This record gives sequence, C-alpha cells and structure tokens, in this order.
Amino acid sequence: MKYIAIPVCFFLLFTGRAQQSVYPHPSEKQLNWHNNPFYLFMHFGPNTFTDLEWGKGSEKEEIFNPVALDCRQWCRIAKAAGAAGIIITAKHHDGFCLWPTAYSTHTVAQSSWRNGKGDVLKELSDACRESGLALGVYLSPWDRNHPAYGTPAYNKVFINMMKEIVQRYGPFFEFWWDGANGEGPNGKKQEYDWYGFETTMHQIAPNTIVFSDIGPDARWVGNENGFAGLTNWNLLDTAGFRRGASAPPNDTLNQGNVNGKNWIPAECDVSIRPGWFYHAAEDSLVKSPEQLFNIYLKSVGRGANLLLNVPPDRRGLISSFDSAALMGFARLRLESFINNLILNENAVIFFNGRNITNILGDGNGDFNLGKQYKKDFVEIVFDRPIAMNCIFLKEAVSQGQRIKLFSISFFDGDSLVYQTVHTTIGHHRLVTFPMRHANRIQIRVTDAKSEPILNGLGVYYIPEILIEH
Ligand code: FUL
Repeated sequence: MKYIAIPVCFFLLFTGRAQQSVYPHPSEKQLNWHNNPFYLFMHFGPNTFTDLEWGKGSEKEEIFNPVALDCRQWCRIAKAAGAAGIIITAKHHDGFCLWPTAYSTHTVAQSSWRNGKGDVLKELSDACRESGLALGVYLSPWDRNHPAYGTPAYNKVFINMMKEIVQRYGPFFEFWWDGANGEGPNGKKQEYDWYGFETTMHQIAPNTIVFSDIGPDARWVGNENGFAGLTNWNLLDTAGFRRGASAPPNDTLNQGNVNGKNWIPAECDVSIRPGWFYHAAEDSLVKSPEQLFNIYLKSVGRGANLLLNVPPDRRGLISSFDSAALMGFARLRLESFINNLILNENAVIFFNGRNITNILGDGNGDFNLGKQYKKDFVEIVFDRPIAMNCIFLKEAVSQGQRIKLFSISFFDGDSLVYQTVHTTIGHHRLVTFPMRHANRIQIRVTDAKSEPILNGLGVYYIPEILIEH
C-alpha cells in the first residue's frame, strides 16, 4: 500500500489536484448541531413566581408551585414552531433545582408543588422523547443558595449535579454553562474548576455540545439581541482567555477569529420578551412574528444557531401571547422559504459552462469551485426576469470554513440591476436586499482560504415587509 500511496501523493502535488485542507473542521456532533439551527430556551423557577430576573437564593421553596404544569404543552408548541429542541434552566443563579437532586435542599422536593413529588426534568425529558425533540440543560455555576458555594467543595457539588442529571435525564443535545459569576450566600466568590467540569462532561456526555462564552463546542455570540456578526467565523482562539470576565471581547465573540485555532461556532440566545423569566407585566411586550423573523435572518441567516427563550408562566404553561408569536414566526418562515425559485421556476445553474443544477440546486452535494475560483463564477439562469429579494448560500463547512469574500450580481437581460458584496458564508447564509427583477444571477467568490466548496443555493421572494432597507 505504502508503495502506491507515495507516488499518488507526488502526482497530486505536481498536478496541483491535491486539495488543500483547511483546519479546523467541525466534529460530528457539531455538524449535527449546525444542521438543527433553531431551538427554544425556557427560563423557569422561583423567579417566575417572584417577578425577579436574578433570584437571591433565599426564596422559600414553597413559592414554586406551577399548578397546571404541562411539559407536553411546551413540546407541542415547540414542535409547531419548528424548533428542534428545548434547553431548560435546570438551576438558575438562585440555586433552586427543578429536579429532586441529592446534592441540595433547595429543590422541587422541598416545594409545595405536587407535595414535593414533582420533577420538571423528568416530565420534560419524557415529553421531549415522545415528541421527537432534543433536550438540553442550562446549569448555572453561580449559586446564590448553596452553602458550599465559595469553597472547593462546591466544585464537587456541581460535578455531582452534572453527573446526576446526565444519568437520569440524558442524553442532552446541549449543556449550557453561564458565565455569570457573583457572590454566594456566604458572600464568597467561587474559583470554578473548569478543567474538572470539562473533563467530566467529556467523560459522561461525549456527544453533548458544551456551551459557554468560549465553548468548548459552541460559543456565546457576545450579545443578547440574537444578532450574529455580518462576518461570522466559526473559529475562535481561546488560549489566554477564561470563562466569564476574562473571555474575549464581545465583538470577537460576535464575529469569531478569521484564523482561529478551534471550531467553536456562535449561538444567539435571545428572549421573546424583555426578561428571561415570565413576568405578566411583559405580556404586551412579546416580540412580534416580524421581529422574530428579523432575528432569524441575523442569526441563522448569518451561520449561527438561534436559541429563542420562551419562558413558561406561573401556571407552568406557555402563555397564549408567546405561542401566538411563535406560530406567526413559523408561518413567516414557511411562507418565505417554501418556494425556492431555482427549483420552481426551472432555473439552470452553470459553472464555467457546466450545468451543475442537480448538485447545487437542491443542495444535493458539494461543489468545489477549484483553484481558479477567482476567474470563474456560478451563474443561475432563469428563462425570464423573476422578482427576488433573498439568496441562500451554503458552504461545505465539514471541510472547514473557507470563503472570506463573495459578490452577487443581478442582471435583467444585459443590464446589471444590482450588486452586493459580503464576507463569510458558513453553514447557512441568507442575503436579503430590496426586491429586484433578474433573469441571471452571478455569484463570485473573490477571496477564500483555499478552494471554495458550496453545497446549496436558493433564490427566494420573501414578503417585502420582512426586508430591512
Ligand atoms: C445570563 C444570566 O445572568 C441571565 O439571567 C440569563 O440566564 C442569560 C441567558 O444568561 O448570563
């Protein structure tokens, strides 16, 4: 084998056909995560009953009493909204645990809900399994209740809690570590054993995406508006940085590092309401379907994932305000993206005279634009001018993120009617613009780290009201 491989390598080297690899690449679990870019966040706990955002940790357990709690209702709504899963705040900063843990006495077991026999994590994991949704958990390292907080013993408590929930309610698709780190009940600040936390997760849940502001598997996007950078690299340098206050600056988290050493893509967490927890006073402030769609364009449309917070109310149900907004949001996505004009208007896609419609038109495979990519272009040709205002592009990120700059030109006959220039593409990119009629679209990659590889294209006409001019 060795004797054959060596000449083949030389041949490829000299003919220039060897494709240069661009590292880092996403892991298998990260690719799955990229393929399911929209899911819900649920902030739920004592704050739901006290109207606080950051509980003090001294709240009496009995205040937690969601008398009509129904996780199946949460799942029905999440499914109908088109979400792939739900991440629940198993423990927020107040330390209250939504499951009867052996490692705290501030939990559902001490509450009046179902006489201390209730278990939100159990109910939600069953409901998610039944409805085919993935389950994730948020577990706040900061704990304003736990008596061990501020001492090395607390690190052990946190690790034990992770083990307990993974074993009882896992597998989880994502595990969320919040970077907020304040004082505990004893006025002490914790030195977290991040190394121990990471090693534990790696051992007990190797297929779970671990999120924190700097990963290891997914990063915070640097704001809570739900907006990823227009330039968005899935790469991040973490050497010399630490979670929390010593993380990279927010705009670095927002855009990533062009030559970053690690594949740590951005996740946009944003709430459907002003607060993270349910407050009746915010019922009138739930974001509209149009606002949610705008967030979608700026998160998923920029290659990031969208984690949309929809907090259950005091009954333990998603309120009709939130579910109505979610249904409207789902309808707008359906209306906008059901009609790929490439497929439905019989367009033909060419590259250098070659018809590649069956490769890129329905996203069936990777198409390598080759070494000469700067001289060539992908051309989408319709048999008549069509109204359009959105182009969808996909890069084959399994082979690294390569594209640094690209342009799209629109022609009506021989006249150039519009041109737009952008930077990164990544796993999914939605470029919107004021409506144009065009019968030819040319896409040129003008700068890349190596041979650009696309693996999907779409052309859409989405309701004009959704496009920001
Ligand atoms: C922040 C927390 O302090 C907020 O309460 C919320 O949980 C948000 C998602 O993360 O760091």
